[in-house]
Amino acid sequence: MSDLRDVTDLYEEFGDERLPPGQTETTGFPVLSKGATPKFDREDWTFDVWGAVDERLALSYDEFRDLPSETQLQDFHCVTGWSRFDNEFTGVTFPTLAEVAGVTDDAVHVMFHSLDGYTTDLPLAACMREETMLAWGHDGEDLSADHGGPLRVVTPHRYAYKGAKWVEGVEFLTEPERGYWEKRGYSVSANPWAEERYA
Ligand SMILES: Nc1nc2c(c(=O)[nH]1)N[C@H]1C(S)=C(S)[C@@H](COP(=O)(O)O)O[C@H]1N2
Ligand SMILES: [Mo]
Repeated sequence: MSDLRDVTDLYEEFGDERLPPGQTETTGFPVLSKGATPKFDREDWTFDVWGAVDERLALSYDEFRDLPSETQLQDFHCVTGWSRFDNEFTGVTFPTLAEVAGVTDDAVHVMFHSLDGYTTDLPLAACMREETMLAWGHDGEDLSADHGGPLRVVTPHRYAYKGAKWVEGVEFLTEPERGYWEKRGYSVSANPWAEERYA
């Protein structure tokens, strides 16, 4: 196993406490999905990147796994009030993906697209951080299907609804658009230390 990058101290940028206000620490790992866990077919799966990029990407599962990757120790904060500390996530950082695709200067926002029809959006600046990852591994194992396998996004600096499970596409936008929960009144910025739960 390669080096572990510990980003559990990122809270220092946003607040005084590691546990954001109004959250309770849990040791389990609850599953929170708006619907059923979608089927994944390794042969048919492609991961697409499009929009404000120099090069559209359409990567097979094996091609995605060949991108430069790393393992990070991260906290996880669900907007419904639970937080899980010290998750080991393995995958590709968002800045690495952005570099491979060549994000253009007019990009300001990002939409994540998932196999279950889920979408979520974030400002580009919130994505261009080393701790925003497209992860296939959790605590040394392949990510389970219920937790978003084969591939999910993790955003330890944001509430976890920003972390699209079963992610299959990243769209770079020149104007902000709203994702599934964001259209339904949840915060676009979603900073847990400012308790940005609702818009
Ligand atoms: N595709 C997809 N991603 C999703 C969701 C979902 O319903 N579909 N739920 C979100 C919410 S609200 C949370 S809290 C986390 C939960 O991740 P977990 O089930 O691994 O705990 O996934 C987020 N990503
Ligand atoms: Mo959530």
